[in-house]
Amino acid sequence: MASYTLVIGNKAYSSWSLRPWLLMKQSQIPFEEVRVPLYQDRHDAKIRQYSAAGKVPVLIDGELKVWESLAICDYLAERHPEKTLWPIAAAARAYGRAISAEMHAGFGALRGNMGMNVRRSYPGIGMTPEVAADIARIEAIWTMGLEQFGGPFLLGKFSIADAMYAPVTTRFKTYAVTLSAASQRYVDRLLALPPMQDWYAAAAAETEVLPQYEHAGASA
Ligand SMILES: N[C@@H](CCC(=O)N[C@@H](CS)C(=O)NCC(=O)O)C(=O)O
Repeated sequence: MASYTLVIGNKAYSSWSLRPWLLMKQSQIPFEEVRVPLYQDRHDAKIRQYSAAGKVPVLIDGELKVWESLAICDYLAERHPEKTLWPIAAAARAYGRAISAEMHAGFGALRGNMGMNVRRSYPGIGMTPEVAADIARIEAIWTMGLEQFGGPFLLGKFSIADAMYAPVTTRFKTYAVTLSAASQRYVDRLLALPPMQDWYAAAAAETEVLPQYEHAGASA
């Protein structure tokens, strides 16, 4: 039986939930999933049963509750050293931590204008000069990681850094962002992971529609 419980939001929309969920699935760390649909039926009170911060994701390990996606990933890396969720090589680990912190703290223009919505296709929507600058920075991060550590993932083997950037790959697909060939290959590689396909399938089966994440007139 799984000893962990991961509390997440809607798979269609919750980019922060996707990060530790993907990490655990791809690394074969078993867990039970609790899904709290966001912004309806007192979702905030439901989430506060698990975390006073009132946000998902939350990881529950016995009496311990860990919130904040990056802190959850770090906790799992400490609990499962054999999984090398961060690489052993110091240079790759430092790069991974830096780009994960950059993702966690930044890219507000991209996040605000190209909200995650894995059920829809919105080509051409949401592009601004600020979004373009965020995308350019992300492509530079990916290029350096893939070149320096040899691929196929950002630090070589799949790691926390890939989990942190996974929602961005869905945004690039949803909004049909034009990328370099190498970046597009990375997007395709991430989206082809079986857990990512499972996430998309589960999102497609969700019935909640949150207008704040939907663009009127765009195609499904
Ligand atoms: N910095 C947090 C962000 C968490 C977050 O904003 N989660 C959203 C869903 S993606 C949420 O719980 N929203 C519900 C609310 O704000 O009431 C993390 O990394 O986990």
